[in-house]
This record gives sequence, C-alpha cells and structure tokens, in this order.
Amino acid sequence: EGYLEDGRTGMSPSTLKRAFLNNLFYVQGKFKALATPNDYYMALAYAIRDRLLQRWINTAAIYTAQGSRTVAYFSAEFLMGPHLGNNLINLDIYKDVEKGIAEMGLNLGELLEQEEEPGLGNGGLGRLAACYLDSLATLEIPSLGYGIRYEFGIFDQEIEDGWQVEITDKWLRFGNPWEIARPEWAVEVKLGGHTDHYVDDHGRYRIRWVPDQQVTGIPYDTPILGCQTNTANTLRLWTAEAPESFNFNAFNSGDYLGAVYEKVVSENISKVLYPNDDSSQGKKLRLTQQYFFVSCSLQDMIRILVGQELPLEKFHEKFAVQLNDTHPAIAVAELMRLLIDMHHMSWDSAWSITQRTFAYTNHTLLPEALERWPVELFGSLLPRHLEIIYELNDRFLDEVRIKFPEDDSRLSRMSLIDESGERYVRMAHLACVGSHAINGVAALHTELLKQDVLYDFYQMYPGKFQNKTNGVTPRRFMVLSNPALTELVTSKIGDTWIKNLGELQKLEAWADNPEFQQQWRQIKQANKQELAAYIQKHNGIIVDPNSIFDILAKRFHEYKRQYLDLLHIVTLYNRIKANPDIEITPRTFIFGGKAAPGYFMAKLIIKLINSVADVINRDPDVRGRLKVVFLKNYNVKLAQRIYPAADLSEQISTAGKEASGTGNMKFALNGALTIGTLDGANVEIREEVGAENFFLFGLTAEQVYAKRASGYNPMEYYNSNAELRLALDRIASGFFSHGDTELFKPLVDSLLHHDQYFLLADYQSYIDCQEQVGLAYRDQDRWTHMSILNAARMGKFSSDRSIQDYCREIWKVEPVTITLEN
Ligand code: 26M
Repeated sequence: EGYLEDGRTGMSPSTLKRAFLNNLFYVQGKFKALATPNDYYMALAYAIRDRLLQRWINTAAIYTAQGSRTVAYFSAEFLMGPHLGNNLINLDIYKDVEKGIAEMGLNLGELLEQEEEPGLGNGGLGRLAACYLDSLATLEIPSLGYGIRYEFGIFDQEIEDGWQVEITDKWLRFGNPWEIARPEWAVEVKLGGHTDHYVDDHGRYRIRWVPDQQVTGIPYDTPILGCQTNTANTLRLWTAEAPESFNFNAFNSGDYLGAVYEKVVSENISKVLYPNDDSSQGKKLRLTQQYFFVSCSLQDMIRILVGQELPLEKFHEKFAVQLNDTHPAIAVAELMRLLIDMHHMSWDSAWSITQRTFAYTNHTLLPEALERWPVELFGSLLPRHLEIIYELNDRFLDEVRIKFPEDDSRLSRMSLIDESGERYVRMAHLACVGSHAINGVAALHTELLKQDVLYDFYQMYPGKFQNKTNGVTPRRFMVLSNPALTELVTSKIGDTWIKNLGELQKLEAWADNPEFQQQWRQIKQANKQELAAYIQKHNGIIVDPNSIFDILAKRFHEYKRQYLDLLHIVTLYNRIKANPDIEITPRTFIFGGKAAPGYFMAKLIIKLINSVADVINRDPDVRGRLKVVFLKNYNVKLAQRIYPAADLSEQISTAGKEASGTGNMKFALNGALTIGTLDGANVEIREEVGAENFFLFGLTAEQVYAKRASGYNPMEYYNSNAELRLALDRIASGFFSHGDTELFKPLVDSLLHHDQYFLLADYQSYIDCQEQVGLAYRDQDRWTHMSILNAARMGKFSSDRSIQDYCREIWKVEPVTITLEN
C-alpha cells in the first residue's frame, strides 16, 4: 500500500501499465490519440525488455564470476519467431499483461500481431536451433547461440495467379527492441589473399596470412529467457561492417568511390539469408558468411576466456561447441589457425583441444545435400585454412592407413578432399574428423547415417556416433499458441508438465472421460473456427470447421511429397464426379510452405495446388465435401495458428529421406493425428503413441532401397491402377489449367518416367490409409480418444529432453542457478 514499485522491474499490473504508458510517451513519442498499433507494440516490448534486462545482467555476472562451462551453439540459422508473446509466457505474466492491456481498451493479441518475426532461417534446422535455445535457458545451462544477423531473413511469400512470388523480408524496418549492439566487442575477420611462410626474430618457423580484404563483425545480443527461471542466456548475432581504416590508402590516393565500393562489398556479407535449404549452389558469398560468423564467434570466445584469466589450453574445458550441420564446420580449421598462428600453440596441442571442443549434428540423408566447396574457390577465400585442411588430411589419412592397410578406395572415399573430378573440400568429413561426437537427429536417421552416408566414418570411429532425437519447445508450441488446451490440461494435472512434458501422460486417465472428451473437442473446434476466420480473411474461402482439417505445412521439396497429397485430393474429386452421391467424410485440405526461389519443380507444385484449389472450391458438385486452401507465407507466426487447429498431420516423406521432422511433433502435441510413413521421428512418434493411434502407410526405407536396386518402374503402377491413372490424366489433360496441357507436363512426366521419390509406389497404400482416416473421424469418441492419447504421449519430444541428452552425453555441462539478489 502506497509503496511504488520500480517502474522498470516491477511486475504488478499497475506498475506494468505505468511502464507501458511511459514508454508510449518517452520512447515512441506518442499519446493515445495518435498512437498506432505498432506504437503500442513497441511500448509494451520495451516494458518487457526492461524486465528481462535485470535477469540478463545477473545471469552474465554469475556466469562470469563462476567461470561456468558454457555451450556455444553455432548455427547459420536461428528461426526465432516473434519474441514478445514468448517472453510473456516465460516470465509467467501473460495473463496479467493481457488483463492490464484490456483495461486500457486494447487487445494483446492485436499488439502481438504487430511484431515482425525474425525469420533468420529456412525451416527445420533453424527452428530446431531456436527450440534448443529455449530449452537451454529453461534448464539453466550456461549457453550462447552464435550466428548471423541477416538484414533480410527468409523472403515473404506472395501468391500471384497461383505462383509463388518472393518479397524481401525487411524485418528491421521498424527497429528491433529485443537486441542490444555491442560495438565494444567488435572483431576483425580476414578474407582472401595468400600466406607467407617465414622465420621470426627468434628463429622460429611461422606462417602469416596476408589477406586482401578485412571486415569487422559487430555483435548484436538478444536475451533468451528460460521458462519460470531467472536465467537469461544470449543469442549473439554478427553484422558485417567495413573496418574504419582498412581502405585508408584508397582515400589517400583519391579513389573515394573505390573505397566506398569496398565498404558496400563488406556489408553484403550479412545482408541476406540464402533461401535454399540444400547446398546445391556453392556460392562464394555463402562460404564467406559461414567463415565470417565462425571466426567472429571463436575470437569472441577467446576474448571471454582470456577475460576470465583462463589459459588457452583450457578452451575445451570452458566451451563445448555444437556445429549445427556443416554450415559452421570451417570452425575446425579456424580454431586450429587461431591457436597455432595467432597464439603460437603446437599442432598437437591445438588438435587435441579442437577435437575435444567440437561436436557435429548431421541433418540430412540426401547425399546431394552434403556441403562441398571447390578447392579453388575455397583457397581463394581461405588460403591458410586450405593449407591446414591439407595437413589435417595427411595426418588423418595416415590414421586410416594404419587402421585399414592397403585400402586405397577407402582412402579416396574418406579424404577431406574429393578428387574424383573437379576437386572439392568435403565439409562433413572435416566436421567428423574435427569432432569428438557425431549425431543424427532421430533413431532411424542415425542408423542410416551409420549404414550409409557416414559408413566409413562409423567404421573408423564407432565411439563418436550417437543419436539425439529432435524435440520442440512446449512453451511456444503449446502454452503460447494453444492457451485453451493449456488451461484444460493444467486444470486436470497441474502446470508442472510445462517444464516436464512427460507428465502429460497423466492425461491418459481422462482419455475416455465423456466430459473431458467434450471439452477437448470444443477447444479443437474453437481453434478450427479461428483458423477458418483467418482463411476467410486471407483467401476469401469459406471452410467448414466440422470437416477434417487435413494439413501439410513445411518447406516444399519433392521428397516431402506434397504432390502425393494432391493425388489423393484429385482422386477424391474424381470419385465424386463419377458418383455424385458417394459418401465422403468432408475435408478441408490446407497447405503451407515456401519453395526455394530456384527450385522449379517445387514452385510448379505450389502452382498445381492453387490450380486444383480454384477448380475444386468452385465446383458445386463437391460443395460441402472438399475444400483446398493454400495459406501463403508459412512462417513461425502462422505455424502457431495452424498446429492447434489441425485434425490430421501429413508426414508423408519417402521413407529414408526426412532426417527427423519437427512439425510432426508440434501437430501431435496439439492433438492432431498423424498420417505418415516410417521416416525420421515418425517412427518414434508411432512407438510412443501406439500403432493403433497412428495412420501408417507406405514402403519402409529398406523396401525403398530394395525397389530402387531391383529397378523401379513407375509406369507399371500407372498402367495397373485405374484411379491413379485417372488422377494423373486429369492433371495432364489441362483440366486444372484452362486446357493448357503443357503447364503441368513436367510434373506428370517426372512421375511417369523417374518418380525418384516413389509416389506411385506408395499411392494405393496412401489412398487406403486415408480411407481409414475418414472412417475414424466419423466416430468422434474414438477420434477424440486417439487425439488425447497422441498429446498425452508426446513427453519424449520436448526439446528439454533432447537438450538434457546433449548435456549429459555430449557437452558434459551442468545447470547454474541464477538468483536475483543485488
Ligand atoms: C546450405 C548451403 C547453402 C545454403 C543453404 C544451406 C542449407 C540451409 C538450411 C542447407 C540445409 C538447411 O536446412 C536443412 C534442414 O532444415 N534440415 C532439417 O533439419 C531438421 C532439424 O533437424 C529435421 O527435422 C529435418 O528432417 C531436416 O530436413
């Protein structure tokens, strides 16, 4: 009573309100009559940021004082999604703030909508990094995320005449209240040039890198708050700037424009995220990005180490570095260079530290997606690193020779340099050799890595291989995105499941309780209604919330088989056209996802979905039974609306192609049932939920390999399956393209003549399985029972579990409790 809380830290509703109005006035310079929704968002964001800072500074102070062992998560992508809502959840003040905002006549949901999401990633790999930061903070593990502060993140997707159009993502347009620049910790990064081998004043042999370009890396820090803890870790992203002095000569010699040009070139390094999620292109700028953020980060870590008065020999004791795929794998050579050339350590000591520092996560089974760089390009950018890699390779191949004598083909298979044609540096091999642990991201994926993609490395270093099945954060993908379901669950089992997802199992006791079932259904229904309203607003299509919401949302890729989903849709359509009175469980097919701008087939599939949608949604014969919707610009924000509204989750990749998948986990956590193949983490999801609660179809990975080996002929399926033939013929006939028989020809032909991903082989099994889905949905009690069990059994797929496994089995780090005293 009468006591005034500190306006920047106090958590009471009245203090929060005062802080909000203060910020509106003093930060945004507005009063209510002139304030825009964005002003309100910013005023709230700054109020919340103030409350984070105290935790953030305390966390940093305690880590520094204790010299805590720290995880450094190196990733070219962090697909964070909007911060404000998540911070409200993790601070446990969402409800209070919602109420306070409402009392001022505003709507929190509308303010949250204002935040431009930081889309600094393509898809699964970048989102995984973001979930892991959330779990690391929640588990109170000292950790840093290191990456690139792209000025333009993943493009915004527009749809014009059914085609994907890319728009640059100007996410920093209105400023970013969540970051703080730290120019005092800027570092210099060298590029290009050549090396000098010389003898120093003390007669010692030394190597000097004489670069022809230099850039400055400026760190920008974002606090990563744990859930219901005082821990606030740091995401440190680097921006490239031209150094103040490097082009002084150019200025002196009067080449002003030349010097400014150099500045522009430097700043290009952190300009844009590459929008492809495979490694097909081999562009020099991409390698420059990778080296830039890795060098900045390792130098930063050395600064931290030295600041704590620890010797360089303790680098691997202070830090565990996780390489998120091979994108940061150049770190292996860079740490060697820093230790040897800059800090004069011996090769053997440097190598021992390097191997004990790094661990490598692989995310792909597609051999064509393994990163490799032409030796010439590599050497022109990183001449010293190429020398180091050659030396590493010599020593490594000696080791291989000792373990496997007289096996030249093994040597050339394992070499860090691919010499089968044009010469390439193989980044996965560098990562394997330079790391003490190598992991896949789901049990099946890890097994296939050992049997196939990394078979030789498994034979060489069996002890390095581990599995770490992916996980997702229940904070963002349940508590924040599905508040009604969160409340229902909490009313039955308390709220500790939020940090201990295994406790969801207690819901099994309620799976057949009629009242609980009804509440569960009502929430799903309300979530579907919200998505239906969104669809009406954005697509102008009216969908029926009583129909099955059958959803496929992920990046577009041939192996993910969006096209197989379409063949099912066209088959149902054909059935109705042939037999107008046929009984079909009404369905709304919803798609979302971006295609890489240069991926012709993926873009054509998007066009086909929109073309099929146009025809089906207009056809009175199917009214009330089928609708098809393509939601543009699938991103984290939209994903948070989609998962809670899904009845059916489509996880239909060709077995053996999807490393894990994480969308599959987010759907099931929100009570969707899965129709899926035995691929990636689907295998483990099915194990957890029980075969009777999972719609399985398709060939196994083994059967796919066998079929490929014995000569797969898709045409046989076409010839022998009338419904399949009708579906493909309908697409080829121009029925969905105003009579144009050329437009979709590449898609039809690729199935008939190649079908690399076995769509035709799996077609009938998929159709039959979908029939079972339709029947199951008609029995709503049975469906609800299955839905509850799916959510109840998702405990394993919390990213908290994944991170605990990484901590214990790879990183060997312990939690550090943060107190808020002082
Ligand atoms: C590489 C080089 C140049 C430009 C871009 C890239 C690149 C960027 C992203 C390559 C791959 C990228 O992402 C791959 C990815 O997202 N993989 C997915 O990772 C998830 C998390 O482990 C898995 O769940 C998915 O199965 C896997 O496809």
